[in-house]
Amino acid sequence: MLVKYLAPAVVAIGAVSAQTATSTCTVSGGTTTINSQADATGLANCKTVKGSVVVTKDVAGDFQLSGPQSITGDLKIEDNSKVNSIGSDTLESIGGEFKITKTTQLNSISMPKLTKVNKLTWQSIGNPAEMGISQLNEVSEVTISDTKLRSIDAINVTNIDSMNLDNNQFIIKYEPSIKTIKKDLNIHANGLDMEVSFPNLIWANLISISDVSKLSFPSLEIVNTSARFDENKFDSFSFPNLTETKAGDISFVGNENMQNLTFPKLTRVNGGVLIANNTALEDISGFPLLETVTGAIKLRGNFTEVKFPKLQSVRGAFDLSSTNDVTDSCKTLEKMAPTKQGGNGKIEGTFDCESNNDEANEDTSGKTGSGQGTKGGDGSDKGSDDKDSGAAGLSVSTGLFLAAAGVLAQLLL
Ligand SMILES: *[C@@H]1O[C@H](CO)[C@@H](O)[C@H](O)[C@H]1NC(C)=O
Ligand SMILES: *[C@@H]1O[C@H](CO)[C@@H](O)[C@H](O)[C@H]1NC(C)=O
Ligand SMILES: *[C@@H]1O[C@H](CO)[C@@H](O)[C@H](O)[C@H]1NC(C)=O
Ligand SMILES: *[C@@H]1O[C@H](CO)[C@@H](O)[C@H](O)[C@H]1NC(C)=O
Ligand SMILES: *[C@@H]1O[C@H](CO)[C@@H](O)[C@H](O)[C@H]1NC(C)=O
Ligand SMILES: CC(=O)N[C@H]1CO[C@H](CO)[C@@H](O)[C@@H]1O
Repeated sequence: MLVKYLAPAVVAIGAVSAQTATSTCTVSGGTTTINSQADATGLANCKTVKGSVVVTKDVAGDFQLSGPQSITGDLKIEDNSKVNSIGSDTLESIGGEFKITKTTQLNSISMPKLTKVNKLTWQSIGNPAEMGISQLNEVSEVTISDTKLRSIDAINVTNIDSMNLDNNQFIIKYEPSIKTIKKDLNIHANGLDMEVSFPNLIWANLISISDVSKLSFPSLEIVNTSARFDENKFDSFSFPNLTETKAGDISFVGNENMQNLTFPKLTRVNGGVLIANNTALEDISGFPLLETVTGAIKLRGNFTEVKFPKLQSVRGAFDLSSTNDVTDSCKTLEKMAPTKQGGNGKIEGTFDCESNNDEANEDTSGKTGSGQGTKGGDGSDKGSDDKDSGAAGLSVSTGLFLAAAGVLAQLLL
């Protein structure tokens, strides 16, 4: 497999070095610059390269880095329009960043022994269809963007700091066994109808996903900051095990096929809730245990029924507007309005509830609507007057909490 694109001379050097590389080579100045295949073969006797290896834009054709088993720093190949393949039959670990970017003619990457990389960044890497890595067992940050890779299944880790996957038009499925995502998970604009599942994920700091047709997080219990889902194609979504967000919002905007949204165990959102322009969603009844929202709740859509049976405390505004008639729901919800609006004060910010607003779906911003606080329930406040002063209105009524919790700010952006 590997041999087929190698010049015979390179095979010979690679083969010898694989057996003989024994030294630790400390790179002077921390970085060695490789301008040609000959420069690379100069590293053939280095079992460990202490420092970084930078392959310049002058390296052309089939590039082999044979000999080193470990590079303690980075391995970088950037802005190169001449290299066709990159391979190493010996490299097992990269202590820093493995960065390949803007390599327009790159057709193949082959590092079958590579199992450990601190940070993997592959962006606009030409045409490789396969990762060329058998199994990456340790990696803390992954960014794979604008590639023609068909699968990234070789990334098989339990814990990861961040995973960014976007604009990879041939990746249509991703089902990693990751349990913890310490920082961010971002998945956007990959293959049409991409299906994503994280069967073992329990804890994630931040999740942002769009353009997928199936999504599942069966075991996720905690989202530390926010979870955001925009413009996906799934027809239903559930977070069966999610109990709370620690410091962030939950938002669903423009998921046009979504008919069901359920959070059976969610009790607390330390942030806001935004659900807007998901036009197939008629019922908001999937929050049976939700008690506390420390930010605002903003709902825009074609709803006919909205209920939050266990809600005890909303520190921000409650702002609902539907294209349909939600009069009955508004009557029930209104009981929780602030005392100055005649309710029991469970909702501390302004209470708004509006039926038959044809333009309900046009407001998808994090800002909540009217600051005036209509009593709502009868649909008479159609096209509520001062949408743009909403943020100001909200911050007046909930200013104390802005300072105290700091989280509302996110919903007001
Ligand atoms: C992922 O790695 C584990 C061991 O770390 C192994 O048991 C499992 O089969 C691997 N999964 C895949 C899809 O290769
Ligand atoms: C959901 O969480 C409970 C513990 O709260 C756990 O026992 C159960 O296995 C989890 N379900 C899944 C699918 O992980
Ligand atoms: C959770 O998020 C908060 C707020 O952003 C942050 O301060 C904290 O470090 C995060 N917790 C962990 C374990 O990452
Ligand atoms: C949502 O409501 C708008 C405005 O009434 C309507 O044009 C649209 O067809 C509705 N969409 C669905 C999926 O019901
Ligand atoms: C609402 O979603 C539709 C797709 O369902 C989209 O075409 C439209 O631009 C969205 N509106 C806003 C204001 O985001
Ligand atoms: C999984 C699930 O609950 N599906 C339901 C989603 O909503 C539609 C329409 O309301 C139901 O028919 C499905 O059973």
